[in-house]
Formats: sequence, structure tokens, C-alpha cells
Amino acid sequence: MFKRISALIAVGATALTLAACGGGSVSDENAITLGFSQVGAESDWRTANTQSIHDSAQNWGVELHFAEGDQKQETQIEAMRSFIEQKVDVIAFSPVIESGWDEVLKEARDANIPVILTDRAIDSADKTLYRTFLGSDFVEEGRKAGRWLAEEFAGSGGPVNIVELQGTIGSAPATDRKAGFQEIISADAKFKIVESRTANFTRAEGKEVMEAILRDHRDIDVLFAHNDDMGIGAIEAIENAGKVPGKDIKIVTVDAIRDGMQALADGKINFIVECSPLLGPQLMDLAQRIVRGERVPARVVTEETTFTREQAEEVLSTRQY
Ligand code: GYE
Repeated sequence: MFKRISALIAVGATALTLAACGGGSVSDENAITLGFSQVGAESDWRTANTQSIHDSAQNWGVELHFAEGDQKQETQIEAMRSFIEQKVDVIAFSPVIESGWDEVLKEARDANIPVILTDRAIDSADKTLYRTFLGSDFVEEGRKAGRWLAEEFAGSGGPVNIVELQGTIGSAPATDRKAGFQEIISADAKFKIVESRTANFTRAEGKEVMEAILRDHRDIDVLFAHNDDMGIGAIEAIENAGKVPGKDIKIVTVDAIRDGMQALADGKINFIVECSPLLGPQLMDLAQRIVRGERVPARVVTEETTFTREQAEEVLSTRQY
């Protein structure tokens, strides 16, 4: 009897937790609990990523405790400490920057809670602090942007003046995309990065920062934005300055969110390197396998492609995010 009552209380408590965090109707008592600490809501990529995690948790019967990070490391660390207190089965998080996670990850390890890095990497030397890292190869994304540029300007004389809008300073995608891009363009001295500033992966800052850059520089040939959102913000600034995006200034971005793909189809962006936010299904699979005691690969790389204008026109209507 007592067992039955406590089982009922447990189910009731689960329902309450789910209601509180907006989760789905998980009724399986054996469902694993996953604490997820998100970066924030800085871009459409992030919105799609958050949606994918919520949907997949529901589909996989995973009880999700989801916390927004507001692009602040302290907020993320606080969320992770509360997941440890709640004794979740697995913690997953997308670290806003690469450094400064060792302490909280040691706390998780001491509490025997496995950790999955999702989307973004950390720079910790101690690889035992997490089980696996699921996400894109950001260096390769930067290289793809660079290779497109090299082809686009093949045979043309220099200099080719490039503006780079970086993502959040210290974040894996900003550091790595910059490095990959640099690696490719440095092979030809005609490519010159005349300005490289952060716009924190947001549209609003993309516009603001590009406005300032356009005031200082007359001859900009190329814009490389570390994500579509900053590129879209910059397009507004470029148009307001009386220039034609995609023609006067060639634009290459990363992500391939719907608005980015629309701008590509419209000829305002010239090339997009895809970065998929649909990590939910793989994350749920990894979390369940880890809880079952299975070995999982230390690195799971997302499969991605690139898009030209014609390719964007073709897939636009079926784009999921
Ligand atoms: O490219 C950007 C987002 O970490 C891959 O973060 C992610 C990046 C993505 O804000 O749009």
C-alpha cells in the first residue's frame, strides 16, 4: 500500500515538474531526467535548437529540465548546480564560452552525473569531465566559407577587402569559424580582413556594428558573418548606406536558417554554410545510452552541407528551421 501511494506521489511530482518546465506527457516511471542548460535566445538557430530539444525529449520519453542561459556563464553554472541538486540522470549544456567550466563539471562528476556537451565545445584539458561532445565542426565551417571566397574571387586582382562579423568572443563557433576561414584565405595575399568585430550572434548588433564599419570603410568587397542573423542585420545597414548587398558587397554566412535561406534566394546573401541546430534526437539517444551504461563515442559530428542561391531556391519551401 505504502509503495503504491509513494509511487503515485512520485508520478504526481513528475507531472508537477513537467508542468513547471513546460515538458510533455512523460508517464514512464523509468524515464530518465535530463537537465539542459541553454546558451540563450540570441538567434533563430538557437530557437530551432531549443525547439528540437523540447520535441525530442517528448518523443523519446525523456523528462526534460530546461534552463535558459541569457548568454551568461554565471546563469548557466547556476542552472547546472541546481540540476546536480535535483539529481538528474544526465546534464547536457551548450557552453556560451569555452573556458571556465572545470569547477562545476567536477561537482557533477563527484555527484556521478554524466555530462554531454551539446553544440559548443569547452577548452578544458581534462577530457574526463564530460562523456561526449555532440555538434558541428566549426573550423570546417569557416574553411568552407573561405573556399567559397577563394573560388568566387579566383583570377580577380586584389586587394579583396573583407569585413568579418564575429560571434560571441570566446565561444567555440566564433573562435573556430575565424580560424578555419583565416587558414584558407591566408593562402592568397590579396585577401585582407580590414575589420573584424563581434556582434554577438544577434541581428540587432549585426546591424549596429555594420553601420559603424560602413562609416569607417568605403571599399568593402566581402562580408563574412559568423551567423545568418548578424548577416541579416548587416544587410539592413548596407541597404541603408545605399549599397546593394550580394552585389556591391558579397556576403557569406553560416547556419542556413529560413530567413538566411530567403536572403540567399533573393540574392542578398551569396553563399551559406549550413550548421544544423536539430541536435535533439541525437542528444536523447546519447543520454539514454549513457544512462544504460553503454559506451558512446567521445565526439559526434553533425552532418552538414553548403548552399548556393539555386540550391536555396530549391529547398526553401521544405526548410525545417
Ligand atoms: O551558429 C549561432 C548561434 O553555437 C552553432 O550559436 C551555434 C551558434 C550558431 O547563436 O547562430
